Amino acid sequence: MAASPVAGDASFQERPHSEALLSFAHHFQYAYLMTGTTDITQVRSQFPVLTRTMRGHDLVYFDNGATSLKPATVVDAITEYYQEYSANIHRGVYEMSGYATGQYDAARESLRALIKADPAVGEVIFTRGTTESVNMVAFGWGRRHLTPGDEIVLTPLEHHSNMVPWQQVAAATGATVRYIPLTPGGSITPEAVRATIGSRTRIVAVSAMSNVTGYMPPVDLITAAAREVDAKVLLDGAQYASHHAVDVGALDCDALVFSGHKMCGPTGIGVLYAKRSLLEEMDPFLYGGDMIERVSLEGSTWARIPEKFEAGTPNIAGAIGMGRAAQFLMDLGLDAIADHERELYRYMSDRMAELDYVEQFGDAPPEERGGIFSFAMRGVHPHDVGSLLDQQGIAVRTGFHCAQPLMDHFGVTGTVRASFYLYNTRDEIDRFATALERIHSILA
Ligand code: 7TS
Repeated sequence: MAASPVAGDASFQERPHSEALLSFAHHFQYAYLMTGTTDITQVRSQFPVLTRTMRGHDLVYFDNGATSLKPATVVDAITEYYQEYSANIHRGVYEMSGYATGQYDAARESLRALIKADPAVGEVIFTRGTTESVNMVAFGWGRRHLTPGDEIVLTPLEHHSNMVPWQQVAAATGATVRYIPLTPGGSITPEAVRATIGSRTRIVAVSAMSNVTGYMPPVDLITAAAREVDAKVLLDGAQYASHHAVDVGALDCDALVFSGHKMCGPTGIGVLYAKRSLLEEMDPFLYGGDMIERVSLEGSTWARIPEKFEAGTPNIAGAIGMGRAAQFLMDLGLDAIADHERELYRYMSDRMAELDYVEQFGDAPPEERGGIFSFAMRGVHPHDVGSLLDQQGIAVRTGFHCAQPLMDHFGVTGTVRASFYLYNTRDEIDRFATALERIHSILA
């Protein structure tokens, strides 16, 4: 295998993928994220886990679709809460509780800033994560407003978290679930969108980026089609929002859901952003302390948004950690992160094209994909590929990725998935390619 091509190598311009790499060089304005430079070393040094070894090798972490690693600043924010001011919020009259409340509210501000939410239009609700956020809308809104004959429109590429709750709410209300059909390669055409969204559609819930193929469906077309029939739009941003700049005003979605742990933040915390118009039509999902205005023996009334949807003591440290993660991403620049991953994806595609036993899933062009590469290795079971990569210190996910209908569509039971984030490098992709060659030479 040829040596790793890096800018400055004599071989750099001679390689077949030199064009992609040259376009990479145009991104020097994002110098701190340049792969193979001291700047990426500086970024990586902020992630303690990246200093560890796995099976005796330097860890290559390519399982960012499952969860991201956490920078020290996020770990510090969580530790500071527990060590320095671990009071409950919204209730203490004493200074430390006031401070904790301020930090929690500031975290909400950071999340608003991340997705450019105007609080006059929509609000950030803290949840346990994407799964809980979808359930909140499916049950809080769907159970109250859907009736027999109404249609919920999804796609077959959804993560189970954005499919099963809708199937359940359809069963409970008599509504029907319809799916925008996919091309054989798992993409969505404008014709398919128009043919599925119609006068009976009440809500469209789609992923802004597939966790399997990295494909980014045409959410602008989908939203426009939904608007024409007055349907609500929920975007599952679990994969998208942590890797791309998001402006909920420009997206014009009614709801956007995402998880802290996929964006450098902690587990057990996530966001439901929703327009006030939607939140006002929603029942709370959980009832109890902190979400009420007045409770009497006869009944109760609800607090204002967002408290109405945050019953009980919330994950205070989690919210503060997620807020710090949002700041971390904004400091690096979401456009720079997206560019970095786009280049990693292109480099990966070029390297994998050299291996004729690697078959990639998905037919979307690189500009319609984020940094996720799912593939099969001819003649080798995905789990075996994953286990043998693990032996070489490389972490990937294998299996059906909580997207069984998409596996059915591709006619497979699972794939091997390498998913990138802001700290991954071309050198790691080279190590990955070398590891695959080794596996192929042993097993195929
Ligand atoms: N939606 C998408 C598109 C996802 O990728 C995931 C998690 C979820 C929803 C659910 O997020 P959670 O934080 O509530 O669990 N995806 C993955 C994955 O691809 N591998 O592990 C988790």
